Amino acid sequence: MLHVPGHSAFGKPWQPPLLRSAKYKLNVKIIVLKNNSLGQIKWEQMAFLGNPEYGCDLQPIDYPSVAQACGVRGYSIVDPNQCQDVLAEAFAEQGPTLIKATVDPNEPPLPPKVSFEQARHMIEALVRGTPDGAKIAKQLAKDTIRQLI
Ligand SMILES: Cc1ncc(C[n+]2csc(CCOP(=O)(O)OP(=O)(O)O)c2C)c(N)n1
Ligand SMILES: [Mg+2]
Repeated sequence: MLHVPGHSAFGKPWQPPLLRSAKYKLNVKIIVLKNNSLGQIKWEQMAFLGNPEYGCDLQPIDYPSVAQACGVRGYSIVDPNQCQDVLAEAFAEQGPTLIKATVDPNEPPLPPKVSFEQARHMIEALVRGTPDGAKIAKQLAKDTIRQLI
């Protein structure tokens, strides 16, 4: 079984997946997507409201250590080049494992269709001073170009 929560979503009910899979030696693989952010809320603030992101930062939590404390082997991916090897190792192990995957907090989760309103709100949010606005604008430009070519 594969469980892929965000960093915050895992923080709320982490005991059942970790403790149950450790107790019953279930072959559950948990991949925690770590962006140190309430990502969905951040992008809603920008694309729905046109406001700069506010109050969405999360403190980093070392979930592999939390997992180890519960008897579940923990892994960590920081560099995308490690992805294949670390996942292969974690998936080859019998029993539960947790993999912390660090992802870019400035990568916009683009929906299949972006409305004119959403695009306008995003630009407003950036102009009004969203933290790391320049990095977000760069990612948006890269993603748009990638979709065109
Ligand atoms: C129990 C609960 N509390 C609050 C929310 C509102 N909520 C929706 S997405 C989100 C942030 C999720 O952050 P994270 O799990 O880190 O995932 P990300 O969006 O960063 O990938 C929150 C708080 C919710 N859906 N469920
Ligand atoms: Mg997150």
